[in-house]
Amino acid sequence: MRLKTYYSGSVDEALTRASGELGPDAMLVYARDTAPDSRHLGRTEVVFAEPPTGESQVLDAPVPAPDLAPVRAEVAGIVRMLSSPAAGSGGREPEPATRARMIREIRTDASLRRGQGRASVAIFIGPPGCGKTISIVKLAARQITQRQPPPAFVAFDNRVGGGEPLRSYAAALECAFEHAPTLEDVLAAVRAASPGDLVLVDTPGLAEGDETLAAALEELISRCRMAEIHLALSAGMKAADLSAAVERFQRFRPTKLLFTRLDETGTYGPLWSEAVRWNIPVSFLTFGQQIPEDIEPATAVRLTDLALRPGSDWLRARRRKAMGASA
Ligand SMILES: Nc1nc2c(ncn2[C@@H]2O[C@H](COP(=O)(O)OP(=O)(O)OP(=O)(O)O)[C@@H](O)[C@H]2O)c(=O)[nH]1
Ligand SMILES: [Mg+2]
Repeated sequence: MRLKTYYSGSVDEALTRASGELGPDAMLVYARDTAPDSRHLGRTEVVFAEPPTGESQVLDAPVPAPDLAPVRAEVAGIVRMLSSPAAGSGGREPEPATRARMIREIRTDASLRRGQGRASVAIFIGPPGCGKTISIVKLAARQITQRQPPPAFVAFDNRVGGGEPLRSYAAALECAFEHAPTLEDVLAAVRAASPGDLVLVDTPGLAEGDETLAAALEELISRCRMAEIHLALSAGMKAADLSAAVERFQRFRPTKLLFTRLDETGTYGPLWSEAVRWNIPVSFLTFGQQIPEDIEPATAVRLTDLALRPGSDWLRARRRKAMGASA
C-alpha cells in the first residue's frame, strides 16, 4: 500500500489534495498536529493510503487503535452534546484539533476481497429489516460497476420463501446464487468458491430472544473462521437502542460495522461513538434505496463530520450528484 503525507492548514484541505492526486477513494490513515520542527510545512500532518486496485485488493491487517482513553472521553462528550436534540446549526464548532483526533480515532475498512489464493467470504448479520439484503445487492452492483468479477450470493435461510428477494437480484445482476437452508449448505457453497471469488452470505434478521437462530449463526461463524462478519445496523435507531444492538451482537464477534438508513436521521454522533467504543472498523454507509448509488465506503472524515455537524448537507449533495449523473 502506498502512503503519502500531506502538510496543510486543515484535514479538509489535505483531503481535497489527496482526492485530486490519489483518487476519490484515497483512505485517510491518520491526521495529527504537525511536529514543531515541521510546522512551517503546514499545521496538520495527514497521511493517506492510495486505494488498492483490481484483483490485488488486499489491505494490510488493520492497525489497532492506540489507547487514547482521555481523547475518547473528550470527543464522546462532544458527540453527546452535538447529538442532543438541542444541538443544531448554532452548536459549538469543535476545535480543529479535536476533529483531527476524532478522525484518527475511528477505524474504517471497506475492503471486501482479501487474501490471494482463496475465496473471500463476508457474512452479513443484524436485526430484522436493518437493510442486510439490500446492502449486499448494492455492494455486488458496486463491485460490478468497478469492473470486479461479480460476487456470488448465498442466502442462509430456512424460512418458506427465504432467499427469494436475493435470488431475483442475483438473476438481474448475473451473480451466482445459492439458497442454503442449512449450515452444511452454506459451508458447501463456500468450499465450492474459487480463489479470488467473493462470496456474500445473507442471513435472516436476528430478533432479540431468537436463541435458535442465534445459535445457528454462532455455529456458522465459528465454522467460517476466515470470513468477515459485517454487522448491519440502522442509523435511524435511537442512540440507546443502537448501543444495545451493538452489544447484543458482540457474541458473533463482528469484524466490521455497516451503517444503513443514514437518510432516515440527521443525528450521526452515535455511529461514531459505537464504532470507537467497540474499536470495530466501519465498512460502508447506506443512505437510500437506490442500487448501487446509495452506498459508499465509510471514511473517518465522513463519519467524524457527520457526528460533529448534525443536519449535514452531505446527503443533499449526494442526491444532486446522483440526479445529475442520471439526467
Ligand atoms: N431509506 C432507506 N431504506 C433502506 C436502506 N437500506 C435498506 N432499506 C430498505 O429497508 C427495507 C429492508 O431492507 P432489507 O435489505 O430487506 O433488510 P434485511 O435486513 O435484509 O431484512 P430481513 O432479512 O427481513 O432481516 C427495504 O425496503 C429496503 O429497501 C437505506 O439505506 N435507506
Ligand atoms: Mg434480508
